[in-house]
Amino acid sequence: MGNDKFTWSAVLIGLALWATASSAATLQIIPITGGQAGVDFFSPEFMDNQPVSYDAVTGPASAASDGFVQTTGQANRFGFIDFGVDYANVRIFETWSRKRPWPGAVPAGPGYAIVYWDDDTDTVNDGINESVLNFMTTAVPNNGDETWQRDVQLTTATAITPQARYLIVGTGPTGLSEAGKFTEIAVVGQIIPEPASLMLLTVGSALVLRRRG
Ligand SMILES: [Ca+2]
Ligand SMILES: [Ca+2]
Ligand SMILES: [Ca+2]
Repeated sequence: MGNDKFTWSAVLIGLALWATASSAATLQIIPITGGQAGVDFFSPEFMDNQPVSYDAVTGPASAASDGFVQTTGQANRFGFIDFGVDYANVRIFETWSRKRPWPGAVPAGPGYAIVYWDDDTDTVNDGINESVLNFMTTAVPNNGDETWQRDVQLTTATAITPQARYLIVGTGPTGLSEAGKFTEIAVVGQIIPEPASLMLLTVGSALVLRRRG
């Protein structure tokens, strides 16, 4: 029994140290994929050229350019953003949109008219509305630079946890006027580790299984 106690103490201390180290994580690009939701055309170009790194000062950095392919802006079109099966471990701090160098300047706008979380990618909102996160909302000048524009910036206290696997975005009945200026979206945040209690449960189950064997 004495040895068992010692072993469990060591496991708990190890988990505590691991959790402490992980909680100091800095912001990163959240890996996401996306495409058309529903039956009407919506180009996957809105996120086919995701940034490869993130810097707290300069923002996302992209390796390649697709500055000629704008985001879908036609009315009543839907896209999905897939946060993956482990969506609940994501904390969203920032959303970004990349503008292309032409044509013309655009004023700040509302972004997507429809944004909600859902566990499927049809265009029926039987999920949870998202009122904070959006894309393509910033005013951008007409210049030759292809740059990332930050749409939303949150803190540790206000960071958003995905409420389902998919974030559905819709252009609404009047379309998305800012779309003609943008080629890509990105999400920045943290991916938190599994709760220590779950890890302990896993370790405990493994020990039980081993003993039975
Ligand atoms: Ca793109
Ligand atoms: Ca659903
Ligand atoms: Ca649905």
